[in-house]
Amino acid sequence: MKPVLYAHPFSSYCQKALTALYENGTDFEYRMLDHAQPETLADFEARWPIKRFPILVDGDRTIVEATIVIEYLGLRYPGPVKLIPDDPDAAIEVRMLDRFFDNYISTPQQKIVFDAIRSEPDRDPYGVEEARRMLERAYAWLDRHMEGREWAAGEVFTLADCGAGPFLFYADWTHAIDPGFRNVHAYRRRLLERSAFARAVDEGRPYRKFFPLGAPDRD
Ligand SMILES: N[C@@H](CCC(=O)N[C@@H](CS)C(=O)NCC(=O)O)C(=O)O
Repeated sequence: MKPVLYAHPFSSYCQKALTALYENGTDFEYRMLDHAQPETLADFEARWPIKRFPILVDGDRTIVEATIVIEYLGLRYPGPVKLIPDDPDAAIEVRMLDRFFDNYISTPQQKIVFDAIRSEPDRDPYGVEEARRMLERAYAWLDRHMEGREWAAGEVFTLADCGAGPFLFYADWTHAIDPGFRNVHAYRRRLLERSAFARAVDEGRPYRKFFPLGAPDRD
C-alpha cells in the first residue's frame, strides 16, 4: 500500500512535502483537495479537523504538518536523498533552519495573504505591518546566512530547502525581497532550478490567477 497525500498543488506547505516526495521519487497517491471533490474534502476534514494541509495517510496512521510528513517519509520510505542528516548535530541545524522558514518567512507571508482575502472591516493593518517588518528582518538574516552557501544548511539539499523553496517563492510575490539581498535572490533562483521543486511549481501554475495579491508574470 502506498502513502496518500491530501494536498493542493498551489499550496506552499503542500509544495514543501511534494518537493521531498519528488526528490526521492517516492511512490504515493495524490488526493487533490478541491471543491469539485467534496468526498475527498470530507474525508480530509474528518482525518484532520484543524483543516490545514498537507496531511499524509499511511495505513491507519495520519501524519500532519509538512515537516513531520517529511520526517516520516525519511523514516518509512527512505530514498537516495537524505533530507535529514544522520548526524544528530547536523540534523539540529537542518531542523532549526526548517523552523526559521516556517515561522519567519511563511507565517508572516501567510498573514499578509490571509488579510488580503478578508473583507475590509475585518482587516488587521497593524498585524500586516508587523508581518512585513518580520519578513524584512528574516530576509536580512537569511542574506547573511546564505553568504558562501549553496543550500540552507550547507552543501547538501535538506528538509530546510524543501520549505525554503515555496516560502521564498511566495514571500517575494507578497513582500518583494530587496534586490540588495543578493544571496537570498540567488538562493531563490537555485531553488527554482531544483527539479523537484520546479515540478511542484509547474503543477501550481494553472492556479496562479487565484493568488489574492495578483501573481507577477515571472517565475
Ligand atoms: N503548520 C502547517 C501549516 C499548513 C498550512 O498553513 N497550509 C495551508 C495551505 S499552504 C492551509 O491549510 N490553508 C487552509 C486554511 O488556512 O484554511 C504545516 O506545517 O503543514
